[in-house]
Amino acid sequence: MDTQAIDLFTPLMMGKLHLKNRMVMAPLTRSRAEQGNVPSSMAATYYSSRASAGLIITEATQASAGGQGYIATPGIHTDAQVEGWKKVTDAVHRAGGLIFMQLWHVGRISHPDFLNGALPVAPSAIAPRGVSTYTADGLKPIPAPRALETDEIPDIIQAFRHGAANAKAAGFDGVEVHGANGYLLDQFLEDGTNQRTDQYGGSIENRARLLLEVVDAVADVWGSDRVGVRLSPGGTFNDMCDCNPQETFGYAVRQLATRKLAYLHLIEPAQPQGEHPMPDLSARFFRPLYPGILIVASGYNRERANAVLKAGLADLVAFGQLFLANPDLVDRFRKNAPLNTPDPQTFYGGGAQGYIDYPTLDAA
Ligand code: 8OZ
Repeated sequence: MDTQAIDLFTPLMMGKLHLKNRMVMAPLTRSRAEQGNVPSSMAATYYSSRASAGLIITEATQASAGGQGYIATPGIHTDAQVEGWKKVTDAVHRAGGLIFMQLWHVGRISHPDFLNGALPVAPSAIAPRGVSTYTADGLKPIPAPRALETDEIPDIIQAFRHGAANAKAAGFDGVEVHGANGYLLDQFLEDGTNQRTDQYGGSIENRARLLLEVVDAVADVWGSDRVGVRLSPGGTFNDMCDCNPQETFGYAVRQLATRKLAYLHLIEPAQPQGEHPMPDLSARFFRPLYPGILIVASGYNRERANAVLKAGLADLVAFGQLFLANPDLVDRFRKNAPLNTPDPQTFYGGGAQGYIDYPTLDAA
């Protein structure tokens, strides 16, 4: 296809899935899960009213109870959670949408309050500096985690495999492995959080091993063409750093490229400010390394999204806050209509307000 002609409204085949446009609803933590970390009874309405997106990616969802680190995040490890998610996938499909589940393990970004008193687990016993989490008793600082033993790592991979199988049972169209934003898989990948001396630490090959083993296990359940991976090269959220991010993430991306996945989803870092230029970790750097479908995310608006598609630097663009506040974002972008303003007060927790009451253009 002539890339000059591609914009947000150009359909795309992702393996056997037909995406009706290039607009992806980014994964968004909303902390509204109910008793037993079952998705909110309002989640079917919330997601299905955004089914005009080419693809919806769910909020991060713990693949195992041990993978939780925030209050009221949903899981996909119990039968009740699978039943809860079925209502969501049914509603999205009835509305003509496609939906992938984001599978998550927070690693060190947790607290004993979520883990029956146990310490969070991580590649190494390094606490995130300046990071707290909301528990049932309010905001608490995150303690230093416990380093996973080598012989515990198969259980982590198994947790992702189990979550992937449950996501299939719940009727999703595919799954996204959360390898971004300083959670467990990112903690293994980046050298600021990984000081291991076994086969999961040291060299870049070793640090990428868990991510790739998890992706392979999940692909074993789903087929690789139904599996996406999200990475955040150069991201500093959750006190992350890597000394050689182009090498580290370049290796991971090249390895993922050999696996013929549904897509690679990159959160591009904020543009470097001031005197210390950062290495380029935008889609411009990764595009030549990844011939498959590339999603970019990082505060894109309509103009910048169309420009990145037109330049051939990405195939899809994910929108977070804009989809949160505009269920009919696709329609609004088509008409170049004004947008609702997202309200940060209602991003996390609470009820219907700020969740299922943002008006569409028609309703407004
Ligand atoms: C915001 C609040 C809690 C979690 C991520 C899953 O950053 C998250 C998250 C975001 O990927």
